Amino acid sequence: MTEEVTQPKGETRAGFVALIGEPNAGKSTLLNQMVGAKVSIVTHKVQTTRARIRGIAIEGPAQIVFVDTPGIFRPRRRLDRSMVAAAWGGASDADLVLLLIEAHRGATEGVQAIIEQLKQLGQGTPVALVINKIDRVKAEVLLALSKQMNEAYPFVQTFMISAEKGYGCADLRAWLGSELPEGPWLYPEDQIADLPMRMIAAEITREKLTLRLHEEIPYQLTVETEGWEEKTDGSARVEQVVYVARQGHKGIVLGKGGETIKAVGQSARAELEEFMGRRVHLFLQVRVRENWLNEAERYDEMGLNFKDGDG
Ligand SMILES: Nc1nc2c(ncn2[C@@H]2O[C@H](COP(=O)(O)OP(=O)(O)OP(=O)(O)O)[C@@H](O)[C@H]2O)c(=O)[nH]1
Ligand SMILES: [Mg+2]
Repeated sequence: MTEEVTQPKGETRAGFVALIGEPNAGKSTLLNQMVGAKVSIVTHKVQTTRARIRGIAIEGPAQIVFVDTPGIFRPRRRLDRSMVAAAWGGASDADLVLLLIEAHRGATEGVQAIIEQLKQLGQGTPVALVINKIDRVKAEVLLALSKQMNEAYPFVQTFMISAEKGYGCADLRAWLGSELPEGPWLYPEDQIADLPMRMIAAEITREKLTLRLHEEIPYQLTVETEGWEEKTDGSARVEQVVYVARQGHKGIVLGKGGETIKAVGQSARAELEEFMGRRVHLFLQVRVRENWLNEAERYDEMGLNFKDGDG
């Protein structure tokens, strides 16, 4: 792969930076902020990201490959176990790890559990602490939190940022660029993501569903792109299936007279068109599949390892 990438002149750096943390810490928001485009979906709900998502940023001579990961929490279902395994897999493959925590929530039990696991890994990968959402707290809180966290783990560096507002993000990026090992760039310089278009499209639809549906329903559905056809007029015809686990969920996803799925389809299509810069015809279908959470094929489609969910 590397051979095909045209290299800029002079010394280059490149490497992987994994973003780990509790669900909702702002990992995907930070990835998007760093890349300068929406590559990973974001919602106000926990457990939005399900697999590893790579977003690529250039910082001077360095190509930084950010790896967004699912939030780390105590897993119960097979899907949850596979997600948490994907997060730790991302961390152990990386050159650098960023542990994101939320300024207003502090060193929660979940954060402490992650630190304990980081210690057990003892893998020698440098970990930097990123206190996110600083727009939500006063400065005094930050200093105390930083002190408490640095007593709990030997972080190589501490950053205080707002991934949403961009505060502190330029400094963080500059530091990452200088820390990555020397080496050739891994991707062409204009590439911003490493995820097939059909998966990005499925994720966009899942985001819109998650934003509209309540309680457990977003956690019990998955979206797959089944058909993709390039039209001669330059547009794309995209067919997707929303798998739900119960008959009752199907009715809720469709909504009265199909109005929910219609609204989801409209906003997903608009975002997909913006991302691709061309017209898209999006067709959504809802299918009941009671056992989808235990089907290996669904995990492959999500980019997860089914076996990681054995428990
Ligand atoms: N106030 C504030 N909110 C933020 C900031 N960064 C992220 N958020 C919000 O926090 C919520 C969660 O953000 P995500 O980026 O989806 O979090 P995540 O860590 O990827 O979550 P999972 O994928 O569920 O693990 C969203 O509503 C974001 O808009 C920030 O700097 N300030
Ligand atoms: Mg996320």
